Amino acid sequence: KATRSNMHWKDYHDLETIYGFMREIRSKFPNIVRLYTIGQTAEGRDLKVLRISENPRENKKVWIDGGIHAREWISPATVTFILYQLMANWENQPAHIRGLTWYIMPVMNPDGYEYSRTTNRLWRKNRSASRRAQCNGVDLNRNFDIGWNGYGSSTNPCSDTYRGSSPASEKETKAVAEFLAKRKYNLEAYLTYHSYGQMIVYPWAYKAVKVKDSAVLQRVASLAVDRIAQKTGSTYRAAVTHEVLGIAGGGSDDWSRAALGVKYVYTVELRDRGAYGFVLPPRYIKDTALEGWTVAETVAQAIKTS
Ligand code: ING
Ligand code: ZN
Repeated sequence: KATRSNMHWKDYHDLETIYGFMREIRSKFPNIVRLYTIGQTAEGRDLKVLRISENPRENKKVWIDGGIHAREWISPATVTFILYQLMANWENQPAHIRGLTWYIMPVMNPDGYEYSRTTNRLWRKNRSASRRAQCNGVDLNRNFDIGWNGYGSSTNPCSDTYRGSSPASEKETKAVAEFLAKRKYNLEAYLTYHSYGQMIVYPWAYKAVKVKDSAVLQRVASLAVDRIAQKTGSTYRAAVTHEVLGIAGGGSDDWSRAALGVKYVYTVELRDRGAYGFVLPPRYIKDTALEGWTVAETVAQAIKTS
């Protein structure tokens, strides 16, 4: 067992339980795990990232985040499960997994996550102050510095897709962008987990154009889709973001490709397809998280062979 913590995947957890789980992993594997606090939120909560690596200087790097959007609870649940999958069995992981440096941020939007747990279950944005309290918050997935001034986001602070006052105006966005910009050498994958829709999508989102290597991204995503179907029976779809979700600027995935040149950039839309939507009952967490892990495994394998 990787840890003796009170973490499990039978239910959703508050931020402190998730951070406790991250601290426990660090103390259990002090030689290969580092815990970074990369910044603070508007409400003063820490932004935390774990690094797992046997060779930080040489390894290719993978970034995984969850919880950009507050109400998508299955996302932090999945990213913590990925962490567990990695560490529970680290010694026996195949070389293409052990040979990577993994950066894992289960909750990019801690203020929003806690607000969604305590006050408004369907809250999406962060919690930075606005003139009107009911219009607080910026959509962090519209706040990155790519196509920021374009389609698919709002200039109205009361909107759920408010883009913010300027690119990377938000502390969460800025902390992640600065952390990654310093580590862009060898950064091979950027995986960001959302819900819902059961899709694996790749750039671009901010314009109706495919990336030059879209055939490779489609092939790897399709492989993950096939493996998910085998493992849990769920039907996912692999596609270009703008074709299935419409054009939207300011996304973290597009930014990682445009600003850092990351190759394997995917937004994973986890379960379901609308029956429960964001309020996915806890009994679905385990299988959904396994689907998210399958995507990460498939991408790790693709990095090895590319
Ligand atoms: N979906 C994403 C959203 O931010 C997306 C889809 C991805 C848009 C990348 C733009 C860029 O709307 C969810 N469920 O949040
Ligand atoms: Zn989302």
